[in-house]
Amino acid sequence: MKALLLVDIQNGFCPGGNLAVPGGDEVVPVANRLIDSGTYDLIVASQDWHPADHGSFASSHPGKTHFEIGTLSGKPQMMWPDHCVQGTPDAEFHPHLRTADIHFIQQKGQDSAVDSYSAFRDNDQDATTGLADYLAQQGVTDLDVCGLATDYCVKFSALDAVEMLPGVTVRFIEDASRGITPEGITAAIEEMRSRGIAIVTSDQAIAG
Ligand code: VGL
Ligand code: ZN
Repeated sequence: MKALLLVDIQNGFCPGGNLAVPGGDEVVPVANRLIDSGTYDLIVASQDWHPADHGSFASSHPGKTHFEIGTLSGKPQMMWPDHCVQGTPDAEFHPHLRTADIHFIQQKGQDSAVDSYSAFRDNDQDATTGLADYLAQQGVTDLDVCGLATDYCVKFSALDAVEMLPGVTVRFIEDASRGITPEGITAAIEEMRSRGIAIVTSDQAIAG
């Protein structure tokens, strides 16, 4: 049972969005090609889904500015611009993403007191989202992960998949993903590789 996890392909992470990732919208045609290819038995997508007062937003911390390190629930936390607020256009999937073919949507980041980069659990690794149980129940043996952003939500989702789904082969699809900084992307790919995650292209993924 082969599954595809599309991470946070939302307006907020695309050009024009509140936390735009360079070239973020370029993953959409690649994701659609993966969806249409018939390679996957199961297609799931995660959606960053924050309340307006989320603690990862600099706006929740007087005196803090975007992209500096602050504190959330006693732990270091990147201060993000407000993004992907529940029910706003910023939180919607990119309009060209073929969402009709997505079988399951995992929302995350609803708890104001903790950030949740991974689609599987909060950053403090306390609360899980239920996605690992869902994929295990479906009998998933192979999971390809891609989307936005490589150096945050994609990386943490792929690493958690390895840890929380023992026996499942996890791969990262590089050309179906974009990251926030070049250094972050390089480090994320190295970290994923070191944890046994194969780095593949969409062509390789479609070929099997
Ligand atoms: C993400 C930062 C904050 C992501 C989400 O989807 O990579 N990054 N929230
Ligand atoms: Zn977020």
